[in-house]
Amino acid sequence: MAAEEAAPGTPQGAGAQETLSNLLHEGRRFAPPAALAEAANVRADAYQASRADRLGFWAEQARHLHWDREWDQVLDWSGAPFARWFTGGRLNVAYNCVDRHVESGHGDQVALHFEGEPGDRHSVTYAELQREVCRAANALTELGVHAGDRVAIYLPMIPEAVVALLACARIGAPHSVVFAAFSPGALRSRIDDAQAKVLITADGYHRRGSVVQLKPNADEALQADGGAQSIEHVLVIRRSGQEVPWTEGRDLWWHETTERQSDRHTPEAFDSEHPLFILYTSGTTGKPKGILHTTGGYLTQVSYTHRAVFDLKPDTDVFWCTADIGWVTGHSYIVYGPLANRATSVLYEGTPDTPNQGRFWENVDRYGVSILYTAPTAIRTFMKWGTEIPARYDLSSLRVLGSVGEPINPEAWIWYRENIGRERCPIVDTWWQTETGAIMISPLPGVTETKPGSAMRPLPGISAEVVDSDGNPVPNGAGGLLVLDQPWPSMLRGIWGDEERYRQTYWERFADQGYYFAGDGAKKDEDGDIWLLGRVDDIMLVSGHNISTTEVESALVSHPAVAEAAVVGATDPTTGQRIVAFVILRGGSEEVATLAEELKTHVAKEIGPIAKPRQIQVVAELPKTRSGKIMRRLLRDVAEDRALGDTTTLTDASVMDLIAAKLPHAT
Ligand code: 6R9
Repeated sequence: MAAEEAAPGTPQGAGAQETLSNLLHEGRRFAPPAALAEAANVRADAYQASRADRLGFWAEQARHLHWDREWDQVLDWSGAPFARWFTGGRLNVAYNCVDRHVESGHGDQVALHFEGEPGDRHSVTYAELQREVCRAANALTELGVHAGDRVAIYLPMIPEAVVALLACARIGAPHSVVFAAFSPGALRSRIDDAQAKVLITADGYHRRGSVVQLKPNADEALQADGGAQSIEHVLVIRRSGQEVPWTEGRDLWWHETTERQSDRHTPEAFDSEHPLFILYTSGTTGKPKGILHTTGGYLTQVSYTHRAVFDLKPDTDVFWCTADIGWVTGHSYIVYGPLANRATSVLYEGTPDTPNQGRFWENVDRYGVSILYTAPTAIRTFMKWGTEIPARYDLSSLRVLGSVGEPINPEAWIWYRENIGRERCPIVDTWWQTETGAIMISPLPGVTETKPGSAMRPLPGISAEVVDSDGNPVPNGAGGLLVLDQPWPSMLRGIWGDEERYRQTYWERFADQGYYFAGDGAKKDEDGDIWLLGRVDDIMLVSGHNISTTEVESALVSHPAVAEAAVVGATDPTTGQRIVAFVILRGGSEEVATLAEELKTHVAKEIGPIAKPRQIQVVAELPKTRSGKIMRRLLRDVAEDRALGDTTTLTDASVMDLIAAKLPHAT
């Protein structure tokens, strides 16, 4: 009997804490480039300093910001799990992100290089940004928005989106950004939940060479019959120039409303714990959670991590985070972190393949991007398109490469290093969540000897552990659940309007120990470095062994024929679960039947026979969320021959029909 078909009766869950000892036997190591290490913003001693005095370390980071009133206490954890950081301190986020740079003589420095998808482009300096933010803050005030009122933002990737976020921050009105490609229904439920007073949107935007309408979606979300009722005004930014439906009295053009405002505005200092924004995470089930972030701790950690992890040098670097402003990555590393650090950033409206598959590299070349922060899903797409595309461009300006959003497979990591970084640039694989607000686990580019596929260690000032189901730390070499065992400055302060759900979702699992449960599986290797193994819900249990989807996917992607893979565990009467793999091929010309056998053997060789997929299906696309994460839940529905669950967060729902049509039912 083959190992993957162990006898029935194998106690399920017996392997709950064990992982196969030979998983991810990745031996490659990459030391930081000497010149970068020499001049790095953060050195190895930061780890010791933060361990010796964690709160003192964060206070020191907070002092990089301008505080109108210094705090009384760094951390008040007496109301755990509700943290208060820098209590009594007062500051204005927009002042810190814009005005103080103008005041220090950097008004002419470019804050944003905007690149529209059709090729229109312009740059915005810090002095211009200051005037725009002041006008927008005055306009919101004129519309009756006061500190504490919520503003919904439904915008494409244009400079006005950055202005809108900062204007809200300036007047203390928490924003709730809803990704522009989300449906009217998603917008409506988010507006309702936060009871937003004003909505900022646009006529439309450019995507994949065509114009996408946005205003009609906003109207649908607000319609009198069944729509959100809390909105008093809609500010509409003109981007695409097409005609839009108009509701007199409610709708106002952004340009008309802001242009007549003064470009001066005195920022008010807000309490360190004043709400800064709400951002909804879709989660796997139920109603979206409104993740709440506040002011002082959030800005401290996003600016520190941006400085430390990307080694940002504000006078010379050009930073480009390719995320959308609708995700936390856009909030923290397009808007707040880079601007607090006086970075010059690129803001790109469109997709990587418009008008051709070289668009990202053309952008890097044009703006001299030195730090690039993108996602594994994008990297795997570039791998599929082939090395000859980036090879055509001058990428010599790059010096640090970042990854976020999913575990990065070692092969994708190596590809990124070789073909984009040209073997010169350290790669920082950054683990964090909407809930954590900022990067938590990542290499430091001037310090860490990196391992392809590992996010390595918690950053200075951050504490994380991998524990077993009883909450005990696992020994090196073993796997378990990732927890955060100390509060951190940019942690969520709750779920908007639902204190109980906050406690249940994150704090109940390890209530005895008081740990935050991240929902991710992880492994500590022999050196104690951390490897993320995917969401716990996705981890498979085959004949009593826990097997991570990430590891099997990484083994598949390490085969030269495979560009991308998604693996799920489907219920099996004999083994508990069986492994079903969906793969996208690189060239596409192989003989599929023989290839499937070869891939199974390959996985068995890389990981062990227990991890061998029972079925392998070649597909053209994988179902992904709009932020690029693979939706294994839907693939599990297909593998188990069930009706599909909720597909509303899927980029392209038709992908599922194609996949379902191809999968022969399990025998
Ligand atoms: C920033 C962001 C959070 C979840 C997280 C984890 C996955 C993010 C990762 C990673 C492995 C990384 N994730 N970064 N997994 N390695 N470097 O993506 O926030 O959208 O809330 O997603 O994404 O599963 O729990 P969010």
